[in-house]
Amino acid sequence: MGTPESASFDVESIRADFPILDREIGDSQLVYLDNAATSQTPEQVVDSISDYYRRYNANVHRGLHQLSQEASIAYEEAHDRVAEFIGASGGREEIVFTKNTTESMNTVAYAWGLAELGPGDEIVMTEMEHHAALVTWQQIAKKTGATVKFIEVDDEGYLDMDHARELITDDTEMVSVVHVSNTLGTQNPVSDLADVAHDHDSLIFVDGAQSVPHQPVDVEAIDADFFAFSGHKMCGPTGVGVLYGKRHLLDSMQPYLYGGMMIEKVTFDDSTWHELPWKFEAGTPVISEGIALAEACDYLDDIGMERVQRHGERLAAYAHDRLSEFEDIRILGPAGDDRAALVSFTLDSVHAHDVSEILNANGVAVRAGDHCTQPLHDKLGVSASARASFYIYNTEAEVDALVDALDEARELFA
Ligand code: 7TS
Repeated sequence: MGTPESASFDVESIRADFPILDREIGDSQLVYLDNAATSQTPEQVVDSISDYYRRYNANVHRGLHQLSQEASIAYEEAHDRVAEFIGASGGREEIVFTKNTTESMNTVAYAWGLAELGPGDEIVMTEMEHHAALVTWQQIAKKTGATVKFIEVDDEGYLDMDHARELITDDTEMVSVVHVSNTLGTQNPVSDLADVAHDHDSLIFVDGAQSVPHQPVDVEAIDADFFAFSGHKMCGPTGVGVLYGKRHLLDSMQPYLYGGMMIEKVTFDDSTWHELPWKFEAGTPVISEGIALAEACDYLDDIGMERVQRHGERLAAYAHDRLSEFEDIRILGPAGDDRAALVSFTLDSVHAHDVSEILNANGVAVRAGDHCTQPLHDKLGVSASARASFYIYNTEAEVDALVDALDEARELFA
């Protein structure tokens, strides 16, 4: 508390942008620590949505009327803004708006995977993948006869890179890795993994759902072939996700959803596809959500992504320190000074669901369960964990509120 970094990071003025944080839950002030599931939305982003519906709600790419032109320009420019946010120099052509990270993953799995994979081909993932990747590639492998393999997570919660180098071979066609684990808080060396993948002519798909909201990301520096994330975890609205793909790959892929907007010419016999990225955005797209996502990028850039990262990591380290004081708490994942902005833990003899219920009674919102990483929880030998995940508006006092509320859980269940 009171470090130069925290002094330069004005949490109180950030909190003022999020009126939901003033809510009371029962008799307590809301302490929102479920940001890895979804972040809260600042006034600026809410205003962007209401401005769209109040002033220029219209369908895009159609009609020459004024409202449609305004909506089209804002929607297209939103792709450029998102491209800039993640360092995609190809601009809008490399940015597909989807519904969420999950749909981005499925788009590549269906559009690329069904066409390219077959018996003998291998997909390499990690044991810490979110179900969005794990289930998707598992099922595509079943459809195509490909095999899935998993890079092991070691006892401290890091990826075993020697195992990665063993598993990734010339048979590997796709390496699909999570950038930051939503359960362990591990930050994976995705650019090293990209090098290994490319040495074997494999592609790499990076799941950035937990990285893009929290740290500066440059997809070209990582050398990711595909990269996915969700608007709702980075101050944006629900309903919009992003698929980045290298242009030559997106160009070579067939669309996965067919219909209006994604076509160039249609006859009764056949159709041709619209240019990138529109060939992957069939039907009326996520117009207001996409525009608001660009506003969320502006909001985060105004704070500065390095500062966003430092704040989150500092809170996670503080939470790790505080929770480590207790012998009956087991923390999942790496040490406090080496983790992203979340801490998952178990409390001896109290089920994670009971922990979250008691916390909720004290206004503290955390997630309890397997966080969509069931096989990882199985490996760790726990059926469920509680997870506190932090963002720009959280404070050390809120971590203290979490720790105090855990005392109550302990007393009730002792
Ligand atoms: N990948 C990771 C690493 C995630 O954390 C999540 C969501 C997803 C993919 C899927 O994102 P979606 O927007 O498509 O749902 N993770 C969580 C979580 O940890 N708690 O709720 C959702």
